[in-house]
Parts: sequence; C-alpha cells; structure tokens
Amino acid sequence: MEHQNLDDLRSSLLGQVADAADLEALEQARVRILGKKGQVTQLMKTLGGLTPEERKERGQAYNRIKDAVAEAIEARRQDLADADLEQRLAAERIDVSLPARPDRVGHVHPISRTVEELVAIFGEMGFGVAEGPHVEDDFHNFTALNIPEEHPARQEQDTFYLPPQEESGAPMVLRTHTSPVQIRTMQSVAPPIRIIVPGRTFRSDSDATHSPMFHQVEGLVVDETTHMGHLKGTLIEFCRAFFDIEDLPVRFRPSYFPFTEPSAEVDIGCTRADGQLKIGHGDDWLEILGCGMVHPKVLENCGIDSRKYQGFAFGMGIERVAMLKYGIPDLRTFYDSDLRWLKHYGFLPLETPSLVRGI
Ligand code: 2U9
Repeated sequence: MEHQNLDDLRSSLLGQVADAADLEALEQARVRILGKKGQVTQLMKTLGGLTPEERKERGQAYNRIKDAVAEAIEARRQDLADADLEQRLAAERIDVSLPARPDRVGHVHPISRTVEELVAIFGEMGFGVAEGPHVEDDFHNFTALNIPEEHPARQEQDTFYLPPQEESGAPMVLRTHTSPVQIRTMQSVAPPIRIIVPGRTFRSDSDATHSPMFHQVEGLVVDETTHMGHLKGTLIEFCRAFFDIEDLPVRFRPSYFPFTEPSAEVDIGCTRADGQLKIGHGDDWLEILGCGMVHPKVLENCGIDSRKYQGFAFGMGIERVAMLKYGIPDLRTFYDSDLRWLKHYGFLPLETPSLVRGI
C-alpha cells in the first residue's frame, strides 16, 4: 500500500472512531477495525506475502495505525463516558434545599410530643433527663421511698409482681412510678441534682380512666438551700408554659404522700360550662400534679445527709396532661395504634417544640 493510501486509511479509521456517537457505536467501530475480522487485522494478514524488508516496513506502519486507532478509541470512550455521566447527573439532580414532605413520614404520637414539650420546658429551667429500668426491685420501687410494707400500693391488686427468681429472694416488680430512677440517681450522683424522669409505669388497674401501662413524668431537685418557694415557682412556671397561658391561676392544696413532707396537689384554673372544660381563668379548679419536699428519710435511704441537703419532687400523668391540652377525650385510644387517630391527634415530625417558637 502506498504512503498516500496509508494516510487515507489512517484518517478514515480515525474518522470512524470520531463519528461514534455513543459507547455502543464506539464498540462497533472497535470490532470493525481491530476485531478478529477487523480492517487492520485483515491488513496484518497480508504481510505474509511480502519480502522480509517490505514486511518489516509495512508491519511497522500498520502497527502505528493500529496504536493510533486504539489510542483514539480509548480517548473517545473516556469522552463519551464523561458526557454520559454529566447527562445522568443533570437528569438525576436533587435539590436538597427543598423542604421535606412531612405528610409522607408519619406523625408523632401525642405522648412523644408531650414528652418533647416537658423536656423543652424543664430543660430551659436547667433540668436534665434521666431514665431507668422498667423492672425494679422492691427497695428502689417501694422501701427507699418510705412506702411501708402494709401500704396498699404494695398489694397485688395494684402492683405487677414478677415470678420470683430464687426461692428466698423478694420478687421484682414492674415499676409503679418513675421514682426508682430518682432513687438510683441520688445513690450515684452527689447533689446538686436537677432531673426530670419521663417514662412508662405499670399498675394493675384497667378501666375507662386507667390503663395498666401509662406514662409519668417526675422531677427531682436536691441542693443545700432548696425550699418550698423553689417548688412553687418551678411548678407555676411549668403550668403556664405547658398550657401557654401567661396568667393561668395555679393553687397548691395540702396532701399526703409517703415520700414527701409536706406534700401538695396542684390545681389550675378552669371553667366547666355545658359539659365543656376550658383551662384558664374561671370559677373552678382542675388537679394536674402532685408534689412536695422530699422526705428526709428518703434522702437518708439514698445516702444523702438530710441535715445538709433538702429537695423537692413532683409527679404527673403524661396521658392526663396530654388529654387536657389536646382535647383527647378517651384514654384507651392512646394505645390503639389507629393510624387515622394518629393522623388526627399526632404532630408533624419537623415541628419540634421549643420555648422560643412556642410550646
Ligand atoms: C423521690 C422523692 C419524691 C414524686 C411525686 C407525686 C407527688 C404525685 C402522681 C401524679 C399522678 C402519680 O401519675 S400519677 O398517678 N404523683 O402526685 N409524685 S410527689 O415524688 C418523689 C419521687 C421520687 C426520690
């Protein structure tokens, strides 16, 4: 083949490579040129009929063409692959700054929402959150809390007792309040203590207004100078923030609990007209929580010197305050896992409560 012809062949082959519009066409061109029956391979086979000198010269020329074509194919493959990627990136582009579609991700249960609110309010006041086991021993659930052996709360119709592990050992219980967590905290951390304890509690009780499993939040503050004024200020502020009523009337009524002395129950103002309950200024009162100064015996049971330290504590039912705040009429619906109920009474997950934006 003449010099001119070789140049033409080279441009024709490189032209075929350049014309390949996509990776598939490029592969077809490669097979057509360099494949077993390809144009260059065929040419190589003609070398056998030449003299040794011609064969050497021609062979080198064909090899140069072959290398040039192979290089061009590789370069074109890279270009086409890059273009392909660019195209996919453009087509599959996602705007991550767009807001999520909260409706598609389900709803937050009113219990979870209420816990988030309690954590936000008390968190702002400097309380931490503590948690503990659901299965407790008699000491942490009863004895340390100054609940005597003969107290009705210990009786089997009120408490779920687990089968005894050992012959002699006292049976474990499903905790009847979250108070054992405060006991464990006082045993393990030195004052000052400022915690709330939200969580599940269990009592052998089931009717329209009682569930065998329900949620409580309890709070505990222990320090050298903690007094009843701190208790009152904290709980008045809590009630007003939770119900979002700035001048909500709050009153403290004397009461009795074995673990606090003195003890009180807290009522908030309300009106009851035409069977409708409205929280706020009014002529009536609604009980919402219990509280008191931690009994010195309880502090001592946890190894805290009651001559140096004193504390206040409180407790409330989460279902109860959630029902009052969100107008949920029936306790049992909380545990039905009814998606229509959850869609109605639930909350969008991206609207986390905070005191800044309003509870
Ligand atoms: C420790 C010391 C004191 C927690 C308290 C109450 C009053 C109370 C009830 C509200 C409705 C339980 O859910 S409910 O049935 N609780 O009235 N709880 S004082 O006192 C404590 C707790 C722990 C170490």
